[in-house]
Amino acid sequence: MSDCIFCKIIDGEIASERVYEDDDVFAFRDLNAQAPLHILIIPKMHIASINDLDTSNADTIGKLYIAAKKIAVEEGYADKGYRVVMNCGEDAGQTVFHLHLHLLAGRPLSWPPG
Ligand code: DGP
Repeated sequence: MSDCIFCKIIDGEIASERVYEDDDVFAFRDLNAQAPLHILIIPKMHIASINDLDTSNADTIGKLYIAAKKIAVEEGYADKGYRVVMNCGEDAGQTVFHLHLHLLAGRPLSWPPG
C-alpha cells in the first residue's frame, strides 16, 4: 500500500535496522524500543490488522511466530524469556495499520500489561 510506512520499510523507501527477512516476512528494530530487545515482525503482504485476517492468512501468521522464535534464539533471549504481542485497534494501542508482532525481551515484563 502506497501510504503505509511499514510497506515503505519493506521496499527500502524508509530506512530500518533489518534483523530477519524471508519470502513472506520482514523484521526490524522498533524505532521506539520499549525493552532492550524490541523487534517488529511483519508480513510482506499488506494486512491492516487482526480484524482483516481469514483462514487464507493462517500460513503467514504461523511464519511470523516462527520468525519471532528464530530471532529470540539468535539474539540470545530464548532461555531467559520474551514476549510476543500483537495490538489490534485503538484501545489496544495499535498505531500502525500494517499487521505486526512485537518481540520484547531483556527486562522483566509485567503482567497484566498496562
Ligand atoms: P503499534 O503501536 O502496536 O501499532 O506499534 C507500532 C510500532 O511501530 C511502535 O512501537 C513504533 C514503531 N514504528 C513506527 N514508525 C516506525 C518507523 O518508521 N521505523 C521503525 N523502526 N519503527 C517504527
